[in-house]
Amino acid sequence: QREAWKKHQVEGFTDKDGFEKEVVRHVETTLARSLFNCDEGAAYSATSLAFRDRLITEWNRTQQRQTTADTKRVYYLSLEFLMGRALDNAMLNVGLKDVARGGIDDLGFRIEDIIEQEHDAALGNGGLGRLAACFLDSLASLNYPAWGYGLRYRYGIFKQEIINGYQVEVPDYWLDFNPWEFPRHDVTVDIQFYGNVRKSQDENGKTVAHWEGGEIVTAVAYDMPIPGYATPSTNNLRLWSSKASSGEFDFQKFNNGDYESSVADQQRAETISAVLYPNDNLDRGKELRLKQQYFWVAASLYDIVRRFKKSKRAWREFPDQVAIQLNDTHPTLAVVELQRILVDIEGLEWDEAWNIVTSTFGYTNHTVLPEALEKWPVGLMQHLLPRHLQIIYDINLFFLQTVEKKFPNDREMLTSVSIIEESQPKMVRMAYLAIVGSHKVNGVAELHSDLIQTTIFKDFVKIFGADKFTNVTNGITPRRWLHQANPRLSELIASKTGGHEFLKDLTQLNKLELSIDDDAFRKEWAEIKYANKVRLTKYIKKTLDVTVNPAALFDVQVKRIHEYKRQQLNIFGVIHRYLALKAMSPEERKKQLPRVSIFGGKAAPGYWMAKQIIHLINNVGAVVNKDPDIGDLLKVIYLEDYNVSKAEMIVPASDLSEHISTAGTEASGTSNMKFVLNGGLIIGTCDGANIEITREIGQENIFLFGTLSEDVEDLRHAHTYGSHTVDSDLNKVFDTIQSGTFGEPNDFGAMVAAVRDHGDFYLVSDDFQSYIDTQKMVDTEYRNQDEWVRKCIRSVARMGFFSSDRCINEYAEGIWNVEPLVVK
Ligand code: DL6
Repeated sequence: QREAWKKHQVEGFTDKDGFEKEVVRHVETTLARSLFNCDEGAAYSATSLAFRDRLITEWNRTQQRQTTADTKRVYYLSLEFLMGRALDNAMLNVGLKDVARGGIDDLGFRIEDIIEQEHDAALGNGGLGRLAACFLDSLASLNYPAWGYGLRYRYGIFKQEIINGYQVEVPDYWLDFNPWEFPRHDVTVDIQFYGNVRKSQDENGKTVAHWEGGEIVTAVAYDMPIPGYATPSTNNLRLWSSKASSGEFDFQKFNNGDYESSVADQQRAETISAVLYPNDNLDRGKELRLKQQYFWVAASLYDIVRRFKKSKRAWREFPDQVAIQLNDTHPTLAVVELQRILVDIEGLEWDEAWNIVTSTFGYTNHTVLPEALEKWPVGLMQHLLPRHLQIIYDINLFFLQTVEKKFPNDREMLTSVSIIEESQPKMVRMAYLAIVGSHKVNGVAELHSDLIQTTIFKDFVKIFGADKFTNVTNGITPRRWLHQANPRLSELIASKTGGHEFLKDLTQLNKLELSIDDDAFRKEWAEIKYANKVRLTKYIKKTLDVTVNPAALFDVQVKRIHEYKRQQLNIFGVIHRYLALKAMSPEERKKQLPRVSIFGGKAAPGYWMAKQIIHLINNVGAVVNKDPDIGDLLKVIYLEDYNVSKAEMIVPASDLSEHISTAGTEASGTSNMKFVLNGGLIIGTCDGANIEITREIGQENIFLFGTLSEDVEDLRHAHTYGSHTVDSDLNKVFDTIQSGTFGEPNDFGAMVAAVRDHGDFYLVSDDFQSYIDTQKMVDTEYRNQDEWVRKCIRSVARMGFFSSDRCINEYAEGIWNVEPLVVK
């Protein structure tokens, strides 16, 4: 049997001929088409299927190797995986893009057109979801045995349309045909909700809890292979989809002839994984969201525990085999679920189980914004997950008892750290539960990790000690964000650093500094940037019918729209520039540097102020872009539906990008890293990872401005209780808005009032002048193109630290205690 198996083992193609054969086979059999009706869409599908088949053979080998080695695995639990497109990434990671290019060419297509056919897998809002995707790439590339677990949303983040200057949300149905996933109809888990808890005594007199009744929904696994770069290691992303249970509940209804209600049950079950909640840094407690969270963590833990049990090890060895990372608080119920499995189902004593649980989990915090910290009403938890609420109360009780021992009679301390907030209604504080249930808690940039320890979690530092808290500064994968997004720059770098090694060890970029005086090198560098700008220029023309000058300075701010990220500061600055240009004589204007201000990003559908910001930007664009006095000197562009694949085009085309959050509000940011890695400079505040970027690349290569985080609270206090004045330049901007120059003034009244009259929480007025002055410096420095290019090269050369590989190695060593396992 073994011999026969071996003889027929699928090897996967390695050359052009083999690739073409696979594509034709898939067109003719899987897709049931022929040469005559194979369009670009079919060619994309067949190419993807050919690569998917190849990946799955390596996936099988990787999994077999991990099982036989019986090694410790990492499980990354994230409610969001913002993957973007898979085909280009797969071709590059397995090193067969040139083979595919040749094959596709022979078959009558262009590889670039085929790649464009793919719909983004947009299963995330932004920050933490894209980070999770970079982490999966690094985990596989570094040969770590790791699985991602998430939800297979039928609708990812909505598609944004801009209509008359306003954001309009359209559903994003991305699953029509997804060649990258393997449905595992045999891997299902029944998940229970609602019901009640009965307690009984076992034969030894021990109390045992039984969670009974309620509703069952089935989780079905869908697997996506994750190829490592230049390694056969292929990990798995398992996404759960919900469907009605085929168990006794439905059968009863069928037997009673109650067809309608059983169909309704089915629809209700499928709703669980139907849609991604579109909030970023904002918590909106909806029952369905809590259902999603439990559904996903319960299915994932069932899977993890099943895999562990196969090894027949003792329970105490669980943390030696399993490390689970909580990506933000969304998966925190996993802490409770594991405790439930160990105590209620496996019969372990509470303390033994709790030891296992807390040694298994790590928790990453991604925000200090109070409005983003998750809390769930106790009543809702009681209704949906009655047994879990009991366990949460017990966890809290035992925790508070240890606090009481350490800080006797300190009632304030007990109230402040209690997992249950004594509010009306009572709430379960998920971040506190995550801290208590994990052995390590990390922030995502140095400033952020300091802030969580000195502000929102300071009492926990007193209780657990500083060792439990750590920092892992975020990183990005250079494979997608340089090699794939900017192939010409990647090749140029390879030619100067001795090949593509830098893609595995990003610190090798430092060799670029040796070539900085090489004129031909700098010339080619500048040409590549220009070509990337031309590409974006064409896209702008095609989609918005606006002509922009590729020689102008491209100033880009693309990210979620949020008051703390301060797109309003940017657009106020643009209006200020416009007014200054208008006030100049034609001669003076001729001396000015042309600039294109490019914006992009989605606003949460319920976030009114963010939507007003989008509206203002578009209205300013509508006026400025048509003003004959201004011409090329200023253009304002809003790029619709910003997503991962658009970022891959926009980031390489930027000269300057904006990372201008109010100090202390942006946990890290990762687009700042992407822009610098692609040879753009940044203007930014002393916030998040900007601080470490400055330290690495040198402050002469970055345009920093604005308030420091330690001064923020004093300024806010002064705005509220002292006198708050707005300088004349900003007042002129407000007056222009209110004069109706950019449309109905009432539309923007609240935005102006937030700064002028209502305390200016985000410190726009405090930072406006230094922002304008710094932008003037940018203009001056950009004129000296040779020095500008040198700054860009120097910055790229010093970006080695910001690879997600470094980041994953830090997690592996400091938090997970896992080793790589090479697959031959
Ligand atoms: O850590 C990844 C990313 C950071 O770079 C951003 O600074 C931060 O805003 C973002 N946070 C979130 C939190 N969302 N929620 N809820 O995505 O994380």
